[in-house]
Amino acid sequence: MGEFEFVRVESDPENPAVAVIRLDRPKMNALNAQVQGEIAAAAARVAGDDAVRAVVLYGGERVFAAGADVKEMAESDYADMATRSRALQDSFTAVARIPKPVIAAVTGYALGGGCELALCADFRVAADDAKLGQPEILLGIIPGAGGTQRLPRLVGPARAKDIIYTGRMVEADEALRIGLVDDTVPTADVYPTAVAMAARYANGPALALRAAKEAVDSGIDADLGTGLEIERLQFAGLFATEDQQTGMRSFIEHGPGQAQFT
Ligand code: CO8
Repeated sequence: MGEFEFVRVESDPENPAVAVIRLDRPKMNALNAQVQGEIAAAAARVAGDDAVRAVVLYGGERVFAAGADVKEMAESDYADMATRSRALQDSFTAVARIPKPVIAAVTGYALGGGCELALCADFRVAADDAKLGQPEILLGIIPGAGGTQRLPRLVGPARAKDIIYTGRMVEADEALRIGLVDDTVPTADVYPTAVAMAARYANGPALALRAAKEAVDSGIDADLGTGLEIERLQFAGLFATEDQQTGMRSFIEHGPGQAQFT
């Protein structure tokens, strides 16, 4: 499906409808400006490819990503970062807005921007020895790619503040307990587990999955009335789709859960 320098977009050989966005920038997948741009381009590619029905974000067997490239970032001043920070956030938002199920497969470290990237997925599968965290405070800064916003939405404001204020590493078992990750498995099982999860969604009705994701994600940022209105419009819109006809006809003729969506 194509390559950039540090990010590969591949389809899983056994599940061709599952695209894998694979970070590959040794040693720690440090996210420099180029990687951020490539992540945005990879997100746009999988979002626009109808053959892709679900996505896995993966950094390899050793590390997910140890954050922004501190060596590059150290050269920035306020004027520079005031400009670059928008592109930086936009590249992660492009991942969060991929209108398909997205699963982060987290091995090793997911720190700083690495943790923030994982937060842009719908679900996180982590190695049982993975370490997540927002260590920016230890560098005299704060998270800048969504950590102060997406982390509290996931684990609650007090837990997020503790993680952000201390910069401590969150071990996988705590991450699971507080909902920062959704499953923990041995390192060797992280990727196959994430792909298996993605493959489950890949057979679903693409437009309904897209509508569900948009309704949940947009609704969480809105008041209840607005969220319900978003849901109502998405719900009604699905009655213009072939999948709705397939799903309901299949139920009537064959019973629940038998529909084959294309
Ligand atoms: N940036 C640049 N280089 C890094 C980074 C990084 N974030 N992390 C590790 N490296 C490099 C090290 O400098 C080292 O390089 P070298 O071998 O040339 O000396 C190599 O990777 C291996 O690292 P260590 O020797 O430190 O390996 P350890 O196994 O001892 O430790 C750790 C691994 C725990 C991951 C440790 O390297 C570490 O703490 N790294 C920094 C983590 C960090 O502070 N991350 C937050 C960065 S700030 C940030 O992400 C801001 C987010 C907002 C923007 C996000 C945009 C994408």
